[in-house]
Amino acid sequence: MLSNDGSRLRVAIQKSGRLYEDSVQLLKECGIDLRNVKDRLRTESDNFPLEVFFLRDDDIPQYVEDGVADIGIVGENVLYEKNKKADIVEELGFGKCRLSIAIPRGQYYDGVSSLRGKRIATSYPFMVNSYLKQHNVEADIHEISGSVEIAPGIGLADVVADLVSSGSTLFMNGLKEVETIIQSQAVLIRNQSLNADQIEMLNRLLFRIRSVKKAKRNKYVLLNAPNDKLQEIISLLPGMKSPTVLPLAESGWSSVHSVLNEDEFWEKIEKLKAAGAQGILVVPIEKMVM
Ligand code: PRT
Ligand code: ZN
Repeated sequence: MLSNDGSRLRVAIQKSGRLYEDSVQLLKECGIDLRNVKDRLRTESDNFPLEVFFLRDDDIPQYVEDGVADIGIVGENVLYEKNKKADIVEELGFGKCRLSIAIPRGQYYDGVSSLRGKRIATSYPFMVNSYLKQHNVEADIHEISGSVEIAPGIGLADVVADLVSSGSTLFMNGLKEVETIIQSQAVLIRNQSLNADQIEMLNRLLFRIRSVKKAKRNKYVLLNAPNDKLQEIISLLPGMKSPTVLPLAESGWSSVHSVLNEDEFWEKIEKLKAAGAQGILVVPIEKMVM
């Protein structure tokens, strides 16, 4: 099943679960068509030298370390917990969460030392153990594979260490977060001994991923500017080089086109309006090739 003649880059992604949709979507946005995604075992692309394996997320670091897959998409939480040899090449910006320690609300807490001697339920024993060691705290780790949040309520543990995103699961189970062990997101990982051909294919893929990521962080802005305010308006706009300026049919006015980063977006829009810009249009960018 997992044959390879070296002419394709083999990527391991989650078979189903929280990272599946975003992983497939990212490949699509990179212009990579995948056949038979529904089959969900393996597939390949007709328009890019890529073969995709669909696996449990827990198995992805091992497959990449062993070189059964060349690269993989997995949460940092799983990568660190499995402690396998694979390098992170890119943060992908989805699947964001944190591994946190949470205690029953109302329970006394005065820093990590309050965890001494406590029973901690978690699916992440390796990371929890390293965290406690780092803080010189001995506690009793109970590894469980799911529904960690109910452990204190049924008397299985005193506290939990679990993944949190919105915090509502903890809240609904009467727990409150007291420590964050790591912040996590989906990352692209690679085997440590790829050959030159595989590295070239990886670089082609990375170039596309970075263009997609960059486009998501930016917006294309078109606006009308009175010519006497043009210099001030242009000075507010960075653009990829400098803004495009075109004369409007109405004399004394120009159309200005540029690219704005989401971090400074609203602040810039307010300044542009104050400087006399009118008819401001903002459109999403599909790809940004630098
Ligand atoms: O079947 P397979 O083993 O592949 O999947 P899985 O069941 O082990 O993992 P899955 O699909 O649940 O999660 C895959 C990855 O998504 C995780 O390894 C994280 O990297 C990432 N991720 C992001 C999350 C969450 N956010 C998340 N909120 N994984 C799990 N959760 C769970 C958490 O365990 C808790 O039960 O959601 C609940 C908390 O969510 P909030 O929003 O209530 O705080
Ligand atoms: Zn899993």
